Amino acid sequence: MAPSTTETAVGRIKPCRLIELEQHNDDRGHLSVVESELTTGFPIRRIYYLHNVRSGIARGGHAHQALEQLLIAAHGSFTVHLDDGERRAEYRLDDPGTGLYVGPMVWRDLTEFSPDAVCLVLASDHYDEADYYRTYEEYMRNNRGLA
Ligand code: T46
Repeated sequence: MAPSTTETAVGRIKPCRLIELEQHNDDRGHLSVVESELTTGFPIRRIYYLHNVRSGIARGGHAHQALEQLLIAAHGSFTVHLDDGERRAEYRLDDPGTGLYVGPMVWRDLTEFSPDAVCLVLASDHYDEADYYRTYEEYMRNNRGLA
């Protein structure tokens, strides 16, 4: 099955959206597929995951200048709050068969992790602290010039 997308308005460079992953489900269980570029629209150069996140803790609190990501709730659930300086959207991710594409220059906060949550992140590039805006003020200063 080809991946399908649902458009949302957040993301002034590339729109953030839910991506339904290719799935092969039978009575043995489910198999979900992510292919670099084909599913994600970007080459996957790094994979990391958040787990054992304590109750009440928020992660994120930053934007990336250029990094693109696909976020998947591989297990459990969590909420992703997106903000491009003009528009906001909120996603409760709880389905390993669906990914959330988050593009460049989008502020994100991740909250309300279930105790068993695993947030799998497929990223377009290697780790580079210089790609992060760690304060909302710095993010907005650099965001203003965007069309
Ligand atoms: C994102 C959300 C969903 C590394 O050294 N290498 C890495 O690849 C990463 C991702 C982080 N780090 C270091 C940087 C910090 O000292 O690990 C520490 C924790 O990272 P951070 O505070 O950025 O973690 P989160 O959960 O707030 O954000 C992470 C990603 O950084 C970010 O890209 O979108 O997950």
